Amino acid sequence: MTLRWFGPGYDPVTLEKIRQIPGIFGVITSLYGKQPGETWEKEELLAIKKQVEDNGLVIAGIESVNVHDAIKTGNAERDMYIEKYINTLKTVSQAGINLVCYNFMAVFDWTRSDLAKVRPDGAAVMSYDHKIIGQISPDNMISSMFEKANDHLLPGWEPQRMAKIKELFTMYQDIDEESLFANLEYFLKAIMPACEKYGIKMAMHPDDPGWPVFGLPRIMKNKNDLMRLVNAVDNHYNGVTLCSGSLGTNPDNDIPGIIRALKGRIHFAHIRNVKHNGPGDFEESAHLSSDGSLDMYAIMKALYETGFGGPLRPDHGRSIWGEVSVPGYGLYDRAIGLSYLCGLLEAIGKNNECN
Ligand code: DNO
Repeated sequence: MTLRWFGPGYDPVTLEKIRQIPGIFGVITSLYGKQPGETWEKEELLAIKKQVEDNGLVIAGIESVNVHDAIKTGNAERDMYIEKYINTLKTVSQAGINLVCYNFMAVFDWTRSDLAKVRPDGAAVMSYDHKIIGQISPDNMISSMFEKANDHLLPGWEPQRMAKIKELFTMYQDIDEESLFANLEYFLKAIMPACEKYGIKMAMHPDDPGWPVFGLPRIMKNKNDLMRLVNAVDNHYNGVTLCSGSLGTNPDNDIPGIIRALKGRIHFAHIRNVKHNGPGDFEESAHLSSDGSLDMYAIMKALYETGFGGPLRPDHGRSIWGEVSVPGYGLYDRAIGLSYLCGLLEAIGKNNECN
């Protein structure tokens, strides 16, 4: 059981607090201020590792090493950036870490229309309504995301990249699902020897939400896409981050079924609930099954029964009790979510022993 922690200077949630969550084992972190393609120094990573270990925790994985747009679009600079990516994988392994979460989303990482939708009980949650996204420009969406970010960096929303949004859209103008997938396959084939050598498991994060936004291609939306990923490069080190919240944006996605189909290739799990309000319209509820649309018991049971043994973290939480944090990443609701997931696991495990 782990919690995402953005590191010193970026996260108001401290390691001292995280270590007091019952059942916690480690954190998932990153060199958060790095731009895609920027060099990771071993000393920088070792310094964070020491800080984590001094607090009785371990670094259970890196989320994310972001993939440069040159690799995603397959332009002339991609081999140079793949070389840099491989160097980062080497640095990660030198710090004794063997898991890297990444995504292959065009232009935008996760997308929301509101970072702080107030629910009737006063909790604020992140939400998405495709009707709203359809009426605004990418620029409007970026400024509304930054306005509600509580002065924190948003994961995957590097301001330097977002400042060049028009150039980014131009870079991707000829990229469709097939070419994006071909570029992904090229990237994976190029890094797999390094992953094997350094013992790094790659864990692809699904698209969030699981459909195209602003006409950009999306290739990791559902079971077919994830199966295509693991089959295209059939290597154990090419795996998946099972994100129930991202896959759960689409009510047609049978998440326990996806977990069973990906048995052995899920290296990391992000577990949270979502509440569907209508087609293309959802909000991030509390983790409890009863608060959202997903069956959290069935999801945890599928992970248990398929022998999933990697790090698992509660994902985005609601903003409650006046906490101000990186949106979705406050301490309180994620700690509640983590305890709930521990409870489900204990019950599933003991029930299994009895049968
Ligand atoms: C958002 C996160 C994503 C995720 C990346 C993985 O809260 O789930 O930013 O970390 O897509 O590369």
